[in-house]
This record gives sequence, structure tokens and C-alpha cells, in this order.
Amino acid sequence: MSYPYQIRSLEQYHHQYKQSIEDPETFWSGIAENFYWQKKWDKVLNWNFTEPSVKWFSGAKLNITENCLDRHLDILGDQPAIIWEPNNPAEQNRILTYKELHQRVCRFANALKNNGVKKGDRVCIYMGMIPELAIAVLACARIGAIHSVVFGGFSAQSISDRLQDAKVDYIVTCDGAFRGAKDIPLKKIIDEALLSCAFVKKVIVYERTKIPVVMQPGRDVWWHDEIKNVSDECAAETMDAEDMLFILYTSGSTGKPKGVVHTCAGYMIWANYTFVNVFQYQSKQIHFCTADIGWITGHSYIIYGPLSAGATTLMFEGIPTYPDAGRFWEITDKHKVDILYTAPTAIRSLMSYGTQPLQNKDLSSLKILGTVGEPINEEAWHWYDENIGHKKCPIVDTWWQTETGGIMISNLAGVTPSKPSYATLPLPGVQPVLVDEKGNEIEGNDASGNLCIKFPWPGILRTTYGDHERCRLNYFATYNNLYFTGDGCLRDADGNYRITGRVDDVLNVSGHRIGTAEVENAINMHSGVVESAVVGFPHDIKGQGIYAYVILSNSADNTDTTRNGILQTVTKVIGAIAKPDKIQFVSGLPKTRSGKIMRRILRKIAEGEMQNIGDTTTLLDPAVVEEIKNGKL
Ligand code: 7RM
Repeated sequence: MSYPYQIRSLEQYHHQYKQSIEDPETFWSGIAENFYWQKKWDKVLNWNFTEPSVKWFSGAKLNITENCLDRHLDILGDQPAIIWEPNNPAEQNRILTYKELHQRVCRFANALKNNGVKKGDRVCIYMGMIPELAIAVLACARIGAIHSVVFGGFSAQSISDRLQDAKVDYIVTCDGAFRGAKDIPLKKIIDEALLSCAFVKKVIVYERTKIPVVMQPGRDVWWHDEIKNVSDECAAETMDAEDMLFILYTSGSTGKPKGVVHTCAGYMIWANYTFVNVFQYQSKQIHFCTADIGWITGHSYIIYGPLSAGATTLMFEGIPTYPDAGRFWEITDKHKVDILYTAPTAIRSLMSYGTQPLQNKDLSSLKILGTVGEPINEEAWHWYDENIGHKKCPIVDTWWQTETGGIMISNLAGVTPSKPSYATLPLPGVQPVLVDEKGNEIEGNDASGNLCIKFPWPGILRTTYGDHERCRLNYFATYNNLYFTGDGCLRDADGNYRITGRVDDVLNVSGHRIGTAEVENAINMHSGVVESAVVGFPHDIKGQGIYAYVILSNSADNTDTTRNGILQTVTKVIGAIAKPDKIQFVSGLPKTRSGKIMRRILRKIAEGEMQNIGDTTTLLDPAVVEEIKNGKL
């Protein structure tokens, strides 16, 4: 496949960028010409950020799977679409060509239909990282069902919240998942979640671990039974450009995750355009994105971006440190990976094992490296550059969000310059602005402020499922006529952007977004807890760690048993990813006279800053600050 819209020089980047700003409609209709449409659009863009309402390619009809599968069959039919590497290196890897993937997607799409799944139904997918997860996602898209993938690390309670919010009709899961030395009983967790979700009609279970599960007659069916005697042809449903493609839950500053909604045409174009340009994908290359499909990075850069570009995408079931810290390098060597896209937290973690795990690993196939999810510190950047890229591979530092659908600010590999710890320049179509507290735009270079975007790009979220007002309030109400990212940001003398981190109450732990309010709610469900306050603190590997200040109803319970109980509660309510690293028992929290917790003070103390914690005279009880300082962990 060739990509006429792939930017090949710095000069071309500047030219394309200028065009995309001066005449966005002509620019994006030119890009859209490279896709397969059942019917073309009447209007490229209608928008306002007040409702908000954004519509790209109105009137167009398409199916994203025809763009990801059917259109490649003639020329790329026998090329690998998915290379799958199992958790356990002793197990056989699997390779699915475009032809095979197309057949399997169609077959499972028919199985979904036979089970009653219709266009517009919500299907929750709760599976490990196996090809059938990608197949389930694409099969939903094939028939116009809205997929909502939930990461395999979330608890029954979290799943149940999401099932209710999205009014999910069907679930696709596995008996279990292999992850490192563990196996996760996915079906059992689903069974527990379903105790409070009687509206779910059916559960389709793929057999992966072969560890026995309980099947509820009438509700639960086996994947392998459902695809027997089913045709491997399935016509793609005709979708409107703005029909929903998927819902993906993400944390915000409130206790309840939001269902970010992406639609068919705009998301497809954005995932594809950013994939082809940022990674400078060349025909036949092998792209290894280490994210889980439960996160947006997996949606856009394991599935939709690569497959819509006819690329070969490598999907890995396991974790970077199993069976040892050389696993990524072994996979890179074994499959001759060209592009490696991972998170700074994984780099820092692998860095801590030194270079021994790199011995006898041939990484010479690597051409491009990428990072995503959090700011990358210079030390990790240089380690990645020297030890993995051998100073020959451009590193792309890609800034984006679940809400943006795809990469927004990044260098283009080998085409535009990189600068350690800077995401650098906006992609064509992206108009970043920095604003001060009052919402005034800060113009000129050498500036810092809150990062907003002032014009829609094709991959922008359209709503938060079931609650459009929440979408407006969260992203479009803080500053007039701007999409607010929630991130703080610097712009250097050359106009390069450096994202400094969240300015709201969202933590970024190992590249995963976790709301402080969510963790507090979970902690407060422990019967011995009266109140809690959660803040982030700098963590060498995770980027941010979770620090919880907890008031107990009986202060004599300040034991490790209570601590463990709280950790268990958080694991049960959210999942292990949200477990606090530190729990400090306190007798009170620093509050203003109006009862607002002064997180600024708690953050300073958690960071180890004891001197300049700012004015405490407005506090209800300033003495509590001394107690908290003295008890710091
Ligand atoms: C893709 C993803 C989004 C938040 C975002 C930032 C942070 C992501 C970078 C980054 C600095 C980066 N989606 N973030 N990428 N910070 N440099 N290259 O991570 O919705 O899960 O998180 O992640 O704070 O707002 S996400």
C-alpha cells in the first residue's frame, strides 16, 4: 500500500500544516479520498464548541472494517495482519494473514448476529490480549454494534459500573487470561459483575486458559460452538460517518469514569493518518505497540491505525518482565520488529534491570521508537535511544488522550526533529493554544499555561455516553470556545511543546489515568474509614505513585491489617492498578473553612516538601498540618 498523504520532509510538514489550518475542509477531504466509502460526504465539517457538536464527513457512508480488511485482500491478502506472541514464550506464536483475519472477523460477526446482536447494541469486550480480542472488536464494527473494551485488570465492581452506564446488551469474554505468572479468572469476574446487571442478554466465552468456569444456561455460550457451521462471509453494515464506533471509559476528576465516544469516519481517518505519519510506516514493516487493547493506545495503534494502513501489527499477550526483563527484546529479535511503541514507565522499569537482559538480542531490525502515556524523563529517553535504538532510531514522543482518538503532538519519525522530553510539534489539523488561569491565550514562544485545542480535528470525542452535558462541562466549559485537555504545558523558543502533566485531580500512574476521587471513593468503602484524601507523588518507575491520607473511625486500628484491608477494598472496587503505594493514617485533613480539602498542602507533603507548603492560616485547623508532616511515610 502507498500513502500519498505521508509527509516525507520538514518542508512538506510545514506546508501541510499551513494548509490544514488555512483550509481544513479541503485538506481533510483530500486525505479522505484515500479511503473506501460506500457513499461520499456532503459536507466535510460542521462544528461548534458551545454545545459541543462536531460532525466530520456528514452524509458519508462507510464501514471501518472494509477499510481495515476487505480493501487489502487483493494485494495484501497473504500478508500477516496480526502476529501474536503468547505470554509464555514456549507456546507457539500465531500469524493471521489479512485473508484469515477477514474470514474470522466475518465468522464471528455472524455468530454475534445469530446471538441477536444488532446495529447500535453495546457489546462489552473483557478479554486478554489474544487475536480473538481484535477479532471481537472488528466483528462488532462489521455489524455496527458499539464495542466497549474493558481492560482485564478492572474489578467486577468497575465492570458493573461500566455495563450499567453503557446499558450493555452483550459481553464477549474468555475463561481466563494469562498475564505473566498469573492467570486472571475473567469469566468469574464477569459472573460477579452480572449479579447487578440482569439486563445483559448473553455472554460469549472464548476458551483460552481451559481453567473450568461456570456457564449459566441460556445466558452463556462458548465462542467455539457459536462459530461452528457459520459462514465466513458477512456483508459490512452501512454506517453513517457519525454513527458511534466505540465507547471507551476513562478517568476524570470526578469519582465516576466517563464513556468517551468515537464515531466511524473521523476516528478512522485520524487513527490512520497519525499512524502513517508519526511512525512513517513503510510497507511490510512490523509494528509492535505494547499497550493493552483495553486502553485507547491499543485501539488506535494495535488495531485501527495499522490495519487500516494494511500494516502488520504485533500483539503481545504478556508483560515486559515475564519470564524475564528481556521479553520485549526477545520478541523484537524473533519477529524482526521495525517499530516499537511503548510507555515511559515500561522503559524505566526495564532500565532498572540494566543491560544484561539485552545481551544476545539482535535489535538491528528496529527503525523507529515511540513513547506514549506520560512525560518521558531525559534519563529514560537517553537510555532508550542508546540501548534500544543504538542512536540510529528516531524516537517519537507522542502526546494525546483517549478523548483525542489519536496522536496530537509529536515529531514525525526522522522527518521533524526530536527533542528529549518534548512532544514537539502539532500534527496537521491540530491547533494547540496555551491559556492562563483566566482563559486568556498566551501568545508567542517561551510560554507556559494550560493546554487547549481551538479547532476540531477528525478524531475528537463527540460526547460522553449517555450524558452530553458532562462532556460539555468537562472539556468545553472551562474556557470559552476551546477544548481543554486537562494538561499543563510549556512552549519553547522554537514552538516545541512539552507536556508537564495534569493540572486537574487526575493521576498518571504507569501511564494509566486514575482519578483521585475514584480512589478516595474506593478507600471510603472500607468499613473502618471515615474520610480520605488522595494525591500523587513522584515515583521513579511509575511516574506518579498514589499517596492516601486516611482518617479511621477508630484511631487504634492504625495497623498493617487495616492497611491491607484498604488495599483489598481498592482492588475490589477498582482493580489492582489503583492501589495506593502509601497509606498514612491521620486524625484530620487540612480543610478550608468552607470544608474544601487543601490538596496543594497534601501534595507538597507527599512530595517531601516540608518547608514551603504555603499559607495555612486560612485552614480550619492549622495544627493538623504539623501532625501530617510528622507522620509522613
Ligand atoms: C494516549 C493516552 C492521557 C493523558 C494526557 C497526559 C498524559 C499522554 C503523553 C502524556 C506527556 C506524552 N491516553 N500523556 N501522552 N504526557 N507526554 N507523550 O495516554 O487518556 O490514557 O491519558 O496522559 O496527561 O492528558 S490517556
